Amino acid sequence: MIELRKVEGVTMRKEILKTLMENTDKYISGETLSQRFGVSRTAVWKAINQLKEQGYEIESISRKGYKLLEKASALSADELSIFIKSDNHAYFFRCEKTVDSTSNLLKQLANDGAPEWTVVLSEEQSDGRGRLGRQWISNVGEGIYMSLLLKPDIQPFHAAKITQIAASAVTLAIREVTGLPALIKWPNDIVVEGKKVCGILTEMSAELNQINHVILGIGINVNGESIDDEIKDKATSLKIALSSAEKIDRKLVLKSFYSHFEALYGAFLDDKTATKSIAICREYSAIIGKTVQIIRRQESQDVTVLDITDEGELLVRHVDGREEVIISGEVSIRRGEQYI
Ligand code: BT5
Repeated sequence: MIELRKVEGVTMRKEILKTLMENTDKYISGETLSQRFGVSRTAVWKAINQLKEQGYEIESISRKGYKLLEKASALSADELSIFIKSDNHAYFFRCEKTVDSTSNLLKQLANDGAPEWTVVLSEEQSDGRGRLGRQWISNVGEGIYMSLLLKPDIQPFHAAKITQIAASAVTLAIREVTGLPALIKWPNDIVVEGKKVCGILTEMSAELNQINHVILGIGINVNGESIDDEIKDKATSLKIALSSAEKIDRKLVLKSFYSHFEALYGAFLDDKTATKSIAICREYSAIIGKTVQIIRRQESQDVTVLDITDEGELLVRHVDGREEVIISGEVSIRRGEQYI
């Protein structure tokens, strides 16, 4: 018996996509789809065309129906919202082909009243940003370039911990999906075999005592097969590190990231401490116990990294024995000639 459901617009398109994804071994007739979702066959046809425009390869044969041949290689909001769900809130995914920066677009959306958990992803960025106006190289289709809108009810000085929460969630996701030994280079990089695969940029709009919003920007090098010359010595991609011929499914990385992020971020909001995330940052630290150079305002100092504090700061010992707590702010960390 056919289940009748009256659904429209985007919801209907998502439902059709889901049905086709679950039935890649057969054709589903336009009649079946139109009955199932209680819409006209023209509406089904329109939805199928929209899915094709998103990059899905759908074969249509008269009298047989529709069959999904190939999933879109680009990320699509319809597919992500089928794949990534939360018991606690809705996600609002928006996938672009190209933007200057996902964080810039999300900032505009936030100023126009976009809800929390709005996520902007883009296949490429023409002006991807790192900290302090640095560039984030964002080649087309190779990575995850994503910004997430959060509106936490916390004091602004707690916001820096969100970077540590995100770094923990990215690290767990990379380990889970690829098995690679990802480590965290405090405060905002994830490295694999000493090379950067991910950078995090947390930006905030706040009053003195209240946060308006936080924009969490995350760039992950996933499927790049070569690394641009200017970052060749310090960056890699998950695909290169895996020496894999197969592409890594970015959706799996995203799904794993969001399941870890939600749990860790939820725990943080409950008790305003990021204990669980900090424990992960310690466990998978690339620098605790090592001698590194801290670079602040062009000045470089050798220090030994002792720990990450419960507040998410870095505890270091200088060569003269003096200990110092460094807040995430604007330090860069190097290890001799190496990136880390
Ligand atoms: C970061 O800054 O690592 C934060 C990067 C955040 C990027 C995301 S992508 C989505 C969202 N939208 C944006 O516009 N930005 C965010 P920082 O610690 O300042 O590191 C920047 C440095 O990393 C650069 O100066 C390069 O040396 C290096 N770098 C640039 N592109 C890279 C890449 N694709 N992979 C690895 N390293 C890179």
